[in-house]
Amino acid sequence: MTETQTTPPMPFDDELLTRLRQSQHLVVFTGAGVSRESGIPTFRDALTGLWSQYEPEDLAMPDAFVRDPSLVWGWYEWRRALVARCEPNPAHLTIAALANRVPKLTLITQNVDGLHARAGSPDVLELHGSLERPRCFDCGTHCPPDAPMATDDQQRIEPPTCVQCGGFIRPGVVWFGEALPVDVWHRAKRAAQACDLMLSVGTSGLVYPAASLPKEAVFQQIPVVQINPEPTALDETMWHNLHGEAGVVLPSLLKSAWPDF
Ligand code: BJW
Ligand code: ZN
Repeated sequence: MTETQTTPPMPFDDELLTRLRQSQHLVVFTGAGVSRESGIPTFRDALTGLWSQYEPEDLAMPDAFVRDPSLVWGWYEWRRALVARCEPNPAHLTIAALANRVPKLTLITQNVDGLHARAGSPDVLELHGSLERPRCFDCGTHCPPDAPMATDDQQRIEPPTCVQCGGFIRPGVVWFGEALPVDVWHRAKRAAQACDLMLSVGTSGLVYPAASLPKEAVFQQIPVVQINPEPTALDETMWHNLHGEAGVVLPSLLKSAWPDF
């Protein structure tokens, strides 16, 4: 089932282009790789990834926040400041424009950086929350985000406190061991089961339950096309693996499907 294409040059498979043009409900499922060309590190890159200096369990778990709130809050403020300096790249922009070419597009992202929305994509299903929706760790009250206050060196910063209960404010993201937002998850799962084509872009496919979405589509015999410069845990189950950077492959793919794109 798996077919591999190397880019560039990119003469894409005719059946793939036809499926894309005829799609009535396309799902685009994205991960950190889609924001890499905007200058935001991925998580698992050994040298430059967000976790290259820390273990994930030191930063992306509730226990880590309880143990050292200032370390965790400072790390997220550093990331928020980085994201504020970055712009959507051709991958985000192409996905936003694609919504005008197909009758229905559901965009599901694991990213918390908000770059899809900034590129013009409406109704993004954010499986892992958002850097811009902080809330109280204790009572859940939402707290409007301030401008990010971090410097470049990922210093510790004491989190603000909740106006309701005095608890620490935490980032509005989904950490390991936490449930995904229920409504978002159900909508994503339904789309993965009901679409007629899925593009899985820039994710290692290692984190569950998000990584079950492309597998769910494959289980329903829906073709899934992966775009990633590196092999991933999902390679074997894909209909096509397009090896290359999202900001290069996606515009090229869509230009091949619609020459006026
Ligand atoms: C490019 C590119 C370019 C580079 N173009 N591509 C089943 C089996 C085993 C374990 C589990 C399981 N089910 C659940 C678990 C546990 C756990 C889990 O999955 N662990 C695994 C590590 C094994 N999952 C959870 O804990 C989840 N919760 C849960 O299951 O709750 C159960 C529950 C139910 C009911 C009540 C209570 C609990 C929650 C998972 C939350 C994940 N959160 C994070 C952090 C978010 C906040 C933050 O940003 O800090 O989400 S972890 C991190 O990984 C982040 C990402 O969204 C996520 C996925 O990473 P992603 O996007 O794939 O990035 P990378 O870095 O891994 O890959 C980047 C890719 O891009 C690479 O492939 C590159 O090659 C590629 N690339 N340049 C295209 N230019
Ligand atoms: Zn509170």
